[in-house]
Amino acid sequence: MSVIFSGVKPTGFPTLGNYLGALKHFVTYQEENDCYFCVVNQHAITVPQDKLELRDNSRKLAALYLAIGIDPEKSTLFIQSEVPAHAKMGWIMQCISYMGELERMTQFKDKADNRVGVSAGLLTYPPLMASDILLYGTDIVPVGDDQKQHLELTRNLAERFNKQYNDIFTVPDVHIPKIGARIMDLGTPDKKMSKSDENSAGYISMLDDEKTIMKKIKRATTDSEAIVKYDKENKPGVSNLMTIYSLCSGKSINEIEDMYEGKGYGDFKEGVALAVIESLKPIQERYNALINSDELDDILDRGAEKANRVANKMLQKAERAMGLERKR
Ligand code: AQP
Repeated sequence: MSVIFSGVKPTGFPTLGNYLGALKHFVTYQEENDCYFCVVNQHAITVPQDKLELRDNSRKLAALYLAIGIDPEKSTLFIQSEVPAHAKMGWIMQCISYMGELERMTQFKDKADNRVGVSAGLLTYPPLMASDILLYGTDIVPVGDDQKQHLELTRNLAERFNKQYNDIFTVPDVHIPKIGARIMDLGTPDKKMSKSDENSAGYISMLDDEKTIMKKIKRATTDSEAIVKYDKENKPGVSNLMTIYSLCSGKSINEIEDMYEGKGYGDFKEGVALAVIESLKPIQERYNALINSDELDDILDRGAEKANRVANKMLQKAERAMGLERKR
């Protein structure tokens, strides 16, 4: 049995990209492993958030975790800020990180680019992410492609701490799916689909209704060739839609190419949209039943209780290793 940890930021409602690249895979781990799934709300505040929206988004994300099939009897589901050990260990991890390595993080560079008033937290959130993972003795972290660099940093920080202080941390492996690890924006297929994007036409929210999904996919950028063929370099828009189609329908890329041979993009896009609608429908139904339930609060309370228990043990070990505990 391995320990699995992953988190999602409540910076908006998750997109189809978050689902296909990460969330969808979480469910498959819970049968045989000790899984921790987290609403990483402290990561969300690295950029300004409206307090009511953040609160709502955190609850909505927790409901979505359950709606996609996370079973609270098998997995621990919790909200990061309800487990103070994350922030405490985050400080320890910051203190063993180098400025240079944090400044090299591409996500920091992208998010800080051309912004005024960039928070220090945007720079130091990767050490907090390392803490999230290391507190649970995590063996495997399933994430999308964009988190690869942060995971490499987590591994480095674990090894650095183990060498400098005491060998307490498991150095985690990253699992990135072979297909769908980077779902691209529908309008600008050379950038990744992101939930906090200002232009909602570029992403499919997990809560978009049928009409909206159809409209967004029909308007997705393709090219002038009218040939349904997978070619990521020369046909990024079509290839992205094919990836989405394949993951939502279970059809292979070759099957999709054969199905739409000699047909235009109109038919193809309709097929993609229907496959997405079919995949999201049962999730949306379960989500609607859960979002206002007391059951959700009970699950999050129980999740926080277990996470606190496990995380505090590891925090104590780390503090002891650094001389932060009191000598009695
Ligand atoms: N476009 C994507 N394709 C595949 N996987 C993706 N992930 C994110 N975008 C894609 C994966 O989803 C998980 C949760 O991500 P996150 O919410 O913690 O942060 P993020 O990676 O920064 O996601 P967003 O949607 O782009 O959020 P914002 O807009 O707030 O920055 C991670 O495993 C991630 O790899």
